[in-house]
Amino acid sequence: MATVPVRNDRRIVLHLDYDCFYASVFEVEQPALKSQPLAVQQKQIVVTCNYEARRRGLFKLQLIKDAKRICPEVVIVLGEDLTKFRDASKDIYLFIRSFIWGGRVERLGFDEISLDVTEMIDYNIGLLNPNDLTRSFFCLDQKDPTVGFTYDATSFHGSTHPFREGCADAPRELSSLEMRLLVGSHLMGHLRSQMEYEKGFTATGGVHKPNQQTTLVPPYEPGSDGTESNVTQFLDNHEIRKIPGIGSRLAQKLRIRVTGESTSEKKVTVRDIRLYPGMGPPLLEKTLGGPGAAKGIGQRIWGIIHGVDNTEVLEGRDLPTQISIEDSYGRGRLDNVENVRRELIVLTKSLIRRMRTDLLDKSDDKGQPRWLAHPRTLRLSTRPRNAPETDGVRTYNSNRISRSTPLPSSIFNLDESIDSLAERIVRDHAMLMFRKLHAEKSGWDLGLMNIAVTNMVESAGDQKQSSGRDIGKMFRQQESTLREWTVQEPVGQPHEVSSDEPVGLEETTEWANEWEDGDENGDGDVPLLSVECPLCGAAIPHFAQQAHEIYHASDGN
Ligand code: DCP
Ligand code: MG
Ligand code: MG
Repeated sequence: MATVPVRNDRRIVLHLDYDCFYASVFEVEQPALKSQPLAVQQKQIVVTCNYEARRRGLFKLQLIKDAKRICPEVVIVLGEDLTKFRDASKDIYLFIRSFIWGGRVERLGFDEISLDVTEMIDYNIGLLNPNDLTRSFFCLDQKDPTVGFTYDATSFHGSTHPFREGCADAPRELSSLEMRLLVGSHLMGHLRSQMEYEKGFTATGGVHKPNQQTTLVPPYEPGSDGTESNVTQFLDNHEIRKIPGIGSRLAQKLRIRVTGESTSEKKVTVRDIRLYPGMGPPLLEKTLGGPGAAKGIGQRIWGIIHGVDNTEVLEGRDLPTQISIEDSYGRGRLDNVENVRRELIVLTKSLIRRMRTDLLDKSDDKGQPRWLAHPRTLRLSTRPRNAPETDGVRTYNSNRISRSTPLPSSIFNLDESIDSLAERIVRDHAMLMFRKLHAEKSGWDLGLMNIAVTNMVESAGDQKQSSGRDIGKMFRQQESTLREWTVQEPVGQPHEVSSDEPVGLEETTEWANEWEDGDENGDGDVPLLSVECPLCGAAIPHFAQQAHEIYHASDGN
């Protein structure tokens, strides 16, 4: 049998998912809603609902009409404008991050964060008094030993899986993984209660929602007597689609592999995959790999189904890597150029509004607001519908096609109104890209359009320009060398529209290293584009450009 990847047990990473996030944003605004069954509507769907509504039988991604039938007294609020969810998400993220040493706090979407707290745990393990663990103090600030909270280090905060009593009578080795997890569970408890007290939002740590936390305790390896590890025992009965990191496309490929059917809706569990004859990283690579798939996907998924994920938690950025706005369209709504142009203007207005919110520094109220970053590329993506097959059935096409062009600098002009900017950008740029994607005047019918600004280049801070050369500007002047290119996404398994497709007008602000689960690789597949450094001639990929600029600026090269 293939070996299990080695877990990095030195690390302690906490994971938080906020409870019924969009619904909570409304509850924090209007606390009276807390006692009511509350559903958030986008298009004809309940995108989420509070736990009072869930108690009455409502659930996420249910049709509004079903929700009203099951619970006529449901309070429905519109959630198509994502602004307040984004703002709340950022606010909570900055709040949580302020506690964490080293800043390795990463947002995964709007309502999930991972925190690498290894350093804080190591330090606090060192503070434990083995003779009196019941009155321990967790120090939150190395510079001020009075900042922190007291806790009982003989038992876990929250629940454990499997269930475990406190261990006053069974002392643990202080440096053991289990003890480090125990200390971590208290930090998790503290962060969750601070978040609820200061911000009004509850969150779940690990599994078992809402407002709870669970630590999956060791042993993480199988016993010498053949007993299963706690990880395997916990994961094995889960349907593979439920595992974070396995999106609907990957899950579908795995189901087909294991059931031997060309299409399969059968429930396939982690155990089914793990014990499938010959299963291991090579077979997973063969099943899931291919053009467009992440490199080493076999190894990665093999790790994930064994509970091993050594992906680094990245330091959060204050600026997104790209901003994109998209909408989906019913059949026949986008089958002529005039409608396309009109919808593009709607999307582009949102895009400019979003840029002005996320990328402008308005803190300097003396002068003009300053752009903190300049995206370099404008990208248009569409998802055409498949033509009906001979039997009249229309399969779902999940592939997007896209075109990019240098972003016109006029978009940064703050004196011009958003409306007039959007019209001009659509006329002079977006429509040209559109014609290249869809040369035919008709005969297509688009299910989705997305407009995005990408290749974000942070503006050099004033202090970084000590050499007197604005290398960022020199790079920008090379935009003319940025040629257009087309990306045809890899052909995936066609599948029916699944309920986990995003609904509503979707605005995505991507932060570095968004979780990629093979579903959303529409945005991750743009090939890396290199630019020649105007100073040393090296070919620098976009993501490395800023580091390269700093390199030149610092040593005077
Ligand atoms: N969301 C969405 N479209 C989806 C899935 C989610 O718009 N297909 C939004 C609504 C959710 C938010 O993202 O509030 C977070 O997603 P979660 O899956 O974490 O769901 P909730 O936080 O709402 O509920 P839970 O308490 O189950 O985490
Ligand atoms: Mg959530
Ligand atoms: Mg979530």
